[in-house]
Amino acid sequence: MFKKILIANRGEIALRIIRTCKEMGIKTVAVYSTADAESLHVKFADEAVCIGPPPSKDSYLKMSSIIAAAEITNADAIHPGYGFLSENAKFSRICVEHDIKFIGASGDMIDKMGDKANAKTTMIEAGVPCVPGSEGVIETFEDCVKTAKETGYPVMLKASAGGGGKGMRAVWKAEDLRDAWDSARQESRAAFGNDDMYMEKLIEEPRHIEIQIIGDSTGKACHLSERDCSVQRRHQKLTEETPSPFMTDELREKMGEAAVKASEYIKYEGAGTVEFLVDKHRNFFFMEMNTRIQVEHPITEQVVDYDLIREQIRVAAGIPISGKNYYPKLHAIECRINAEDPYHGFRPSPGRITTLHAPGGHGVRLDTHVYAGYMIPPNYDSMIAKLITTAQTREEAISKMKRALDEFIIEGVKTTIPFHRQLMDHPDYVAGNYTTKFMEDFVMEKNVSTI
Ligand code: MV4
Repeated sequence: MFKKILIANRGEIALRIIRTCKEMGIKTVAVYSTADAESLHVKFADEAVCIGPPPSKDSYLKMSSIIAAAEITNADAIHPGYGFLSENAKFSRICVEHDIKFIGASGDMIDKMGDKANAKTTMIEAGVPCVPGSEGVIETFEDCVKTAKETGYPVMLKASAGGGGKGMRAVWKAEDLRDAWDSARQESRAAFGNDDMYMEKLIEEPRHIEIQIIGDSTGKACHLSERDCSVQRRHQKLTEETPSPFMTDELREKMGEAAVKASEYIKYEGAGTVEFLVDKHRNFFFMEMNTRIQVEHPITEQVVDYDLIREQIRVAAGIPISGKNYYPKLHAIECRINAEDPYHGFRPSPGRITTLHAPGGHGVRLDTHVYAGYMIPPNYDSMIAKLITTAQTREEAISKMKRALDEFIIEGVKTTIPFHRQLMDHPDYVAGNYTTKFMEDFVMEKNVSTI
């Protein structure tokens, strides 16, 4: 087992990893930029190394500084968390070269799953349901026209280097295909330096339901059931829940089996997430596979009573998983609390938190790194807390979330708390009747607190 783990991340996920390391008796090293000198992960870690100025490219993305910090503190492993270098194949390989265990996927695995068209081809070989469409990357516009005709409109053009919606275009009729092809490739080139495109039949009003998996060094994998992440705004998840209100026991079995089959086929090691699109007839299709721990992992932990970070560390240390699958015994909802103003287009609202009252009580979990007096730096993403409620039923989890949101006082910056509070009263949300289209029609009601 590792003696000392360097956490190459910041904010709530850095704290989350440090907490599990402490429970496992593993020493921790925090790395921080000068903007995070007063951050909690720095205070909670056993050691802390400043790795540079605020810009991510000069600190949390600076591989040489992070490796140097691991060398001088003699860390034997690095946990990358999510975002930053967590799915950077080059960094994964550099850790191997420096004989530091990367608690994440191998460089080859990251490359394999990061190439979305290639990942899909692999899943088809594995017998995992995929959306009909092109076989791999489309080489020319002529092939694009031909594939669209064979697939049948509407189709979705997607960037192979993509994810999160960049370089993606829905095309409803043939005359729009040329412009979509050109603009999608342009956007993909700009975002990823690669314009490989693939095509799928467009799934209308899908749900985004993902399956948590864990694979070990013996090639065995298990699943820990689903998370419904359909409530998204501009491809940013806002709230997630498990079990999915759209799930049936039969669908859970089939999706779990598909996710395990996919993981074992590619001999996946570590924590991963297989994302699916689910249509209104409950047909499910492979969308992407993420080779990292995800922001929303706590709702799974809450309902199956399992520490995913602990299992990540154990698997990385070569300890086999038990092999059984895990099913929800409770219901959990996560609300991502961002320092953004929901009354003004969710624009970022960095600054100093002057007052903070954290919610608590039975079934309330708050994963956060902020505190009264904390200065939220403008350099990083705007998520400042994850509020998770767990109860026997969905109705009780919603009721608990409403109570916890009402208790959650943050002053000095705008936050998305009012958005989540309104969401918990929205009839379609309360009825579990929502898809990835839900946020397109959502309107914030008048800000009563300032009238
Ligand atoms: C799709 C789709 C409909 N049909 N693929 C969005 C980003 C990336 N994860 C894939 N996405 C989609 N792929 C086909 N064939 C609709 C989406 C989509 C979406 C998917 C999940 C969660 C939110 C979404 C918001 C818009 C579009």
